Amino acid sequence: GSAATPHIALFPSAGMGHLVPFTRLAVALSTGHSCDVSLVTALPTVSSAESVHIAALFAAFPALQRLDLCLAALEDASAEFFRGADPFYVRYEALRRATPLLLAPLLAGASALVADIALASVAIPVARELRVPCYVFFTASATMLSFKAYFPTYLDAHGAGVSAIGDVDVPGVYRIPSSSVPQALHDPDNIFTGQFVANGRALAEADGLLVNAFDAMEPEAVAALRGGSVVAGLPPVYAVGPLMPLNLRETEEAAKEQGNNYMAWLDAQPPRSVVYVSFGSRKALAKDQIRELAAGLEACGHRFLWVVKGAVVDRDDAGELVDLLGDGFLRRVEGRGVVTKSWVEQGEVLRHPAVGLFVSHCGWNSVTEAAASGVPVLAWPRFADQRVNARVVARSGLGTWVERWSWEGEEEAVVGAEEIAGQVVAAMGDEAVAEKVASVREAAARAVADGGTSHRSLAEFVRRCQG
Ligand code: BUP
Repeated sequence: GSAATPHIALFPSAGMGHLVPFTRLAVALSTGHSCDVSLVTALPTVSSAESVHIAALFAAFPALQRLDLCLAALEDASAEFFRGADPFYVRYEALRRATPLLLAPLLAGASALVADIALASVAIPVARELRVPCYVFFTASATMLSFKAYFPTYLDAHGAGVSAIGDVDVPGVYRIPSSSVPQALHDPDNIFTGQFVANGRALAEADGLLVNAFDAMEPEAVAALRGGSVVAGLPPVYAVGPLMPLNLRETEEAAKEQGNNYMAWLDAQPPRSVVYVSFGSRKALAKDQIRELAAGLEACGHRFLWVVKGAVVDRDDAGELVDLLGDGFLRRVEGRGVVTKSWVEQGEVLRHPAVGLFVSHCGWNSVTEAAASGVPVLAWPRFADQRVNARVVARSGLGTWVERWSWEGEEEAVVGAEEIAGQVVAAMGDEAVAEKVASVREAAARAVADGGTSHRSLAEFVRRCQG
């Protein structure tokens, strides 16, 4: 690109939790800040949700350039090597091994690279060699970014290969209790742990860090990252969130074709009457937990829209809803509850006036979408960074977190139907939370409006890419 129009190459890793914010960033840079933007698409994708999203994105935004990266051969080798590991972590590993071999040709003509956090430590050296500035996009919370940046220091102080991770007191932010540390990090041999620590150490080598967060929601973390108290020597931190959901009609149309017209159903419900339930794209709840949740939603008496996931990777999810949910449930809740196994446009759902509560696993994208649309969250974190995010939800006033509820890998006490119903009823009637949520939504809107903190951060990043 010319000096006036930077050409920014974006390199996401795997899974919708990473692809979604990358595509939002791509569109914000392309349509909002007049950049030339290309997006690396690693093929084959792990999930079919990713394929559908990629196709819909390039159809809707033809100005975006697509850079296919063929991984087939490496992918088989790593799947073999890491048999039984989380397929998304295996894909991170395949991408990390492919990056030194395959990334350089894709950067021809790029004025900057924005690499996914999962690829940071391998992408930065490639970009440096090519003299292309390298920024890292952190797709989770600013609080989690501070934890990640500090974690290598914690390990160094406590001895390498620590298997008992205690509470981690992130300087300038707050103490992350041991029980909120992502499960994988308690195991030094987990493939995710090696990647996490390498990427954490690499942050200081980047030209800048972008994060899908905004100053007002996580004031401690944003200030501590910028002020140098987390670790010294971090590059500039651009808090650019909440990045706005794209209205990809194609995926909604696809749902309609499968007979799932949830938008029409939402249109027919009274304001703030529906509980939206989703645990994200990454994990399935255990079968007996799914049944208790079903019974809890039935017992709570409210309307609900529930996205059920029966398998880790959607392509493997062949089971029928009736098998998962038990006889009679779907008939008993007919009209009051909509249950689907297919993808919904969650950004649209949360913006719908009928939605009054979000029972959420607190994947960070989900949290940002709830904040942007002012929907209170009943947090039920299950895995990875989700407890850290649930703490952000509770602190910021976006919702409530029942801390005793189960966490994957712990003594998996199934949370009972009555307990779930009680918390849903309490959250639906919580006026104090509703007021705080409205102020979080206003703060989010201010951040991304012209002159707001996130808008200025993104503009500043683009200016640096021109230089
Ligand atoms: Br499921 C589902 N529709 O049906 P998170 C998810 N989403 O639009 P995760 C839909 O996928 P990580 C569906 O709006 C969000 O943007 C949702 O990301 C969207 O959680 C994204 O919320 C999911 O961050 O990923 O999938 O657990 O673990 O990477 O946070």
